[in-house]
Amino acid sequence: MRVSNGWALTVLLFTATPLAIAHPPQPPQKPQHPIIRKEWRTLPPPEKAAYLKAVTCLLHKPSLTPPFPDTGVLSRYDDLVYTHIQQTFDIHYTGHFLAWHRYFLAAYERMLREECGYKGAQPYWDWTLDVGAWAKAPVFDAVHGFGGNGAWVEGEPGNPFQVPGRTGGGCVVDGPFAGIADLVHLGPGNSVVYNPQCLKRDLSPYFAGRYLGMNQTQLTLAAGDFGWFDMVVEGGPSFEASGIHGGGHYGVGGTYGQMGDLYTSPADPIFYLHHANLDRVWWSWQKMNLKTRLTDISGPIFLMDYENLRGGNVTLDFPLSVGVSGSNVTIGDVMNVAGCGKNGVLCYEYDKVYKLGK
Ligand SMILES: *[C@@H]1O[C@H](CO)[C@@H](O)[C@H](O)[C@H]1NC(C)=O
Ligand SMILES: *[C@@H]1O[C@H](CO)[C@@H](O)[C@H](O)[C@H]1NC(C)=O
Ligand SMILES: *[C@@H]1O[C@H](CO)[C@@H](O)[C@H](O)[C@H]1NC(C)=O
Ligand SMILES: [Cu+2]
Repeated sequence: MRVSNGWALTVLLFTATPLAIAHPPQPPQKPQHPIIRKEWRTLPPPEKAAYLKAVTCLLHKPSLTPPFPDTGVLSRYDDLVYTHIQQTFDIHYTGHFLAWHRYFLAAYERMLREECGYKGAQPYWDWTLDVGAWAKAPVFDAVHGFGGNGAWVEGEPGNPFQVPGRTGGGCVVDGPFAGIADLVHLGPGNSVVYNPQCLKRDLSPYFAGRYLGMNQTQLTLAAGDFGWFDMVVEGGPSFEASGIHGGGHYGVGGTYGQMGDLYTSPADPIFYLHHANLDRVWWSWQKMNLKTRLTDISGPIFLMDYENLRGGNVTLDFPLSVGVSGSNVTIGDVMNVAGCGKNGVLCYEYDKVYKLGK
């Protein structure tokens, strides 16, 4: 007893005192240092567990969205799913698709840290490492991940929306989100009334291999300007014209999983790791010519309006909103992921970025 108490006291004296001398009280607006986002498989098991615990915490924290009749928005986690559903037709196939989702992820990361005590940064999922053995990807691990595929469900013959190569479709059978009949409260589609559902996945190794390999990632990074870059990321609305965005959504969600649902996809916690990697692809692309690409933004204000028939293109002062989960900002505020209050509102970095030709 005496020995261990004495040791603890020594540590306190030797660490706390010099720190207090070296760092006089800082003004409240002291510069922040970016937190570092890392790849899921590189996190030590305790950090993976801490992240999953914080996600579960958000799933249970009461929502801030004002209730409406039959509301399915019950948790802080649902607040974000609801925000995404409400804005679905405003934030996809537009010039602000990447900027909006960058800000949305930062809101989630901040909620995990400030409301659920998570100490790390939002992890990303580098799917280029998993296309050869899709179902064995570390993110799908039952113990150190988000659980894997759903049980096989036969597709309805009349459904035109059959993701090629789908292998599941039912409730996820293992991992921290399995066996919870009301894990998901919203959807399918744009429905926001309470509809308890399990988490579903419908992995397509074929679709992932086709759109999430290093070849497709390199094709994306090779874009010369933002307008083209964004179109290669988002691809077209058909399976034949997908990009890395659709690759992750349909490679995980297939036809029947939440990740394959344009509206409700953030209901699967893997959404945030997929989108973190899309954000990392954008940041990798920006960093290849940072001076120019910190301000390069274009593309339509309105869904699929690439010919500008309904309106113009977005600009740096275009507003982004995440509803009750953050203040309104502009695209210009989120162009720099490591702005840290000086050059924007975000303050994180990636431990590694992609390089062109590698
Ligand atoms: C990348 O490789 C996959 C798997 O071989 C293939 O299906 C896909 O068409 C390739 N994509 C590109 C852009 O070359
Ligand atoms: C809108 O953005 C697209 C994609 O970058 C670009 O090709 C087009 O010239 C822009 N239109 C206008 C009016 O600037
Ligand atoms: C934020 O933007 C949204 C959408 O443009 C708008 O409805 C909302 O009123 C804004 N909120 C604030 C606090 O300005
Ligand atoms: Cu989205």
